[in-house]
Amino acid sequence: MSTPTPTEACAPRRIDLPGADLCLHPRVALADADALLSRLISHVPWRQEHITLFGVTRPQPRLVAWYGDPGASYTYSGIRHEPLPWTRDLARLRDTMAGLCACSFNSVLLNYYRDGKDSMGLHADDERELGADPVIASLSLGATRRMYFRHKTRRDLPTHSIDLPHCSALIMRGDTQACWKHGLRRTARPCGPRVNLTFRQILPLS
Ligand SMILES: O=C(O)CCC(=O)C(=O)O
Ligand SMILES: [Mn+2]
Repeated sequence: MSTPTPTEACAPRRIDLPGADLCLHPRVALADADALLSRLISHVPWRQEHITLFGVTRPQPRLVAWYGDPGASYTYSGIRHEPLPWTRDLARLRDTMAGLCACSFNSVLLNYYRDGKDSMGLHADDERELGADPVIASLSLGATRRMYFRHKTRRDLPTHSIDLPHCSALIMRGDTQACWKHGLRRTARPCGPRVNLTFRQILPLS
């Protein structure tokens, strides 16, 4: 196999999974991405949420923050999030991601994975306020982590994995959330910090 040229290495790549609409941008051009990651880690008011499973309450294995337009509140894992106002960094990233996807976003969920022990269970971003076929634009900064996709009903399809490196953007559209779950496992490999930002459009619920 030949080594990709720098342009090919940055070219968006469609990921072929039945019923999904996935596109990976391996490297989004971001000014000062390393400094941006450090600013997010130090300045975002990270929150530790808890999750209750089978009657046992534990801290979620990651920290979170929610930013957006006024009123773009979002219930996630049974927790209602009121958005913090956009910062300059986050508004700039929102506009970059909106340009990449040719659509608009009114909110972003930030997840901070401090090390390889932090993770996110398999889930779909299929809450009512996201609408039937949401565009979820997921930007990764920091350590490369592997995202796993599992089909919701078809057990004949193998679990698929995608590595998400620094400055990559994974765009999920169409029936992806209706058909597939995604998540990040903890890893025993040495693993630095990572911040993931999922840009979303919250719809008013009637
Ligand atoms: O950290 C990631 O790459 C995934 C985040 C995610 O799935 C979410 O915020 O819903
Ligand atoms: Mn998700």
